[in-house]
Amino acid sequence: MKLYFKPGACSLASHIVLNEIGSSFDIEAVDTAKGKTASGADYRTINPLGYVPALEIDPENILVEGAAILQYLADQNPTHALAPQNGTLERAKLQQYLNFISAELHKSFGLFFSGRDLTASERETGTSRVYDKLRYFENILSDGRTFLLGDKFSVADAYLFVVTSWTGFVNIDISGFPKLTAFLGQVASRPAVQTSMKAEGLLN
Ligand SMILES: N[C@@H](CCC(=O)N[C@@H](CS)C(=O)NCC(=O)O)C(=O)O
Repeated sequence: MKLYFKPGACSLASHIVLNEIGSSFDIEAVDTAKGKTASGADYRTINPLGYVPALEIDPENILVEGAAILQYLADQNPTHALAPQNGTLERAKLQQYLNFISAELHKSFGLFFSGRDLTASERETGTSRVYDKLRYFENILSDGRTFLLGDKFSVADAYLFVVTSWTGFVNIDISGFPKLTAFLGQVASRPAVQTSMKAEGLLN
């Protein structure tokens, strides 16, 4: 099994989950701008959409879309209990969170990764959009739960951790979100997160 990734990108969530599971896997970095993998392959032959993550299960089966990869990994490794059982209300809640992270929170960072300098007004509007999405999670965590589904870490926490961490890269101050800040610290301390971030060159 091989994960195609870009350091610190949303693919880090799949990387964390692979390390949470602890089975053997390979990783290969992708230069998405050039469309090349670290070994020089044309990345479009692996994922025609050009973005990460992509999980090569075997040469004939390459899974894309982070939310699908995360749930596939959880379902294939049920002893790690990284997702509630399919068909349950709890599983639907996990999917609710994964979908919100992907379609709402993740997308709200698009402007900041556009590769151009933002005007003050664009930055203000963009920050306000990110805040609107973060507030949804701040409210969920405000009942005292440690993770999105309660006391148990799930694949949605890996994804929320990665995307919320981008606020640090784009200089968005999240000190007004104390529950989310505590959540980031909690998830960052997990060995699987440390291992993944080191492997991606994000930590020493
Ligand atoms: N819908 C996709 C979106 C994946 C995505 O946005 N990937 C970004 C990194 S987070 C990417 O590879 N962008 C291309 C680039 O950065 O050049 C998913 O959820 O997996």
